[in-house]
Amino acid sequence: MYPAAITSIETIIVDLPTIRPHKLAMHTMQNQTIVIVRVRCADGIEGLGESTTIGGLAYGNESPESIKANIDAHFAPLLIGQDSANYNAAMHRLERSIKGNTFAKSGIETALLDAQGKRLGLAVSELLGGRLRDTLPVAWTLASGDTGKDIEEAEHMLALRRHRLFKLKIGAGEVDQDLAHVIAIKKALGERASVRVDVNQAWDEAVALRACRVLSDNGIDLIEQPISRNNRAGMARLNAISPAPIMADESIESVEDAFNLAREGAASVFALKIAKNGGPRAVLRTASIAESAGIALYGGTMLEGGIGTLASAHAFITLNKLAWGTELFGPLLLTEDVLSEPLVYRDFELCVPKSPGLGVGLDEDRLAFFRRDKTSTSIQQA
Ligand code: MUC
Ligand code: MG
Repeated sequence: MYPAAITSIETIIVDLPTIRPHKLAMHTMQNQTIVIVRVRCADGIEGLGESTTIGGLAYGNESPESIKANIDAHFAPLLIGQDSANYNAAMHRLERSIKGNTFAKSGIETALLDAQGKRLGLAVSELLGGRLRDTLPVAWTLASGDTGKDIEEAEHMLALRRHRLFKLKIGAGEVDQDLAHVIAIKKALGERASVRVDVNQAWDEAVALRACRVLSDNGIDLIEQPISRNNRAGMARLNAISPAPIMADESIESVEDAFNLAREGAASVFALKIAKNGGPRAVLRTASIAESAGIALYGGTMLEGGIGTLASAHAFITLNKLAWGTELFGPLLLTEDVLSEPLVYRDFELCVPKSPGLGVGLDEDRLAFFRRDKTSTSIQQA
């Protein structure tokens, strides 16, 4: 038996309240559901990972329930008894037998990296090659669905010095109303903030052609996934004509997607998401494709809690250039988390811990309270 053999893998679905409804083109979030992955090893080390999506099956091919069921039934039997210290071999073993399921793979890869970092006394960023910075700029998404409330929220974030990059979620409503909403917010914030939009695939190409011009003419810096992920040729046409850069998000469901998008010139910015590539190491392969193709990078989120957010952050701080910053604000959208210590956001940036592993622990009482299969009904409030 390996000294650090994997002895058990636990998956826990946790439902957490959000500070307000979060309105996306395909779904309005009233809360967030995260899946925590806990890998226990024979040397007593425990690694934590997270596999989180948005809106059940509204966003991607995996839901919290499918992630849990698939890890329990298909991933765990392949991994139990394997060497947790050789995460490369463990991930290859999964890759050979399990197609897709990048969200679940990301949670597992994160937990193995966390375990190995704790074992060696190294931060995950050091296992990924070494950090080039200690903090990351963080955008905030304005998605209350109300122009006035969004402006108020942005002003509050600027005053707190928490965010000065704002992403507006559009696409659920009528196009001209959406454009008026975005233009009003940009006018109110002026040069004090960068304003970007995320359409979450809601437009067709003809609408997008016109809308991208209007947005660019009105000072919008970046246009994320304006049309369907399946219309790659359309993305390439838009990318060729839109003065504001086009960013691919849903279009990237794997490292291979990233390669095809780069080859076809379908985006000039990539949103990097560990969940959609299969983990922190996998997302760096997508980043390498982008860097080689001259495509700029943005550190994306699936609105993970603290574990997934730090897993992303440890990968992103190893990158040479992250021209568009990140949106690693997931924990700030939650009123409650299950971590022993909250993440530190300061001066518009997220601080990435240097302590071993991810640098985060669980609050077991809170976890027991918020887990869906509740085993405890009371928590000690802080
Ligand atoms: C997405 O599509 O980018 C990221 C930030 C946010 O508000 O929603 C997510 C998903
Ligand atoms: Mg997006």
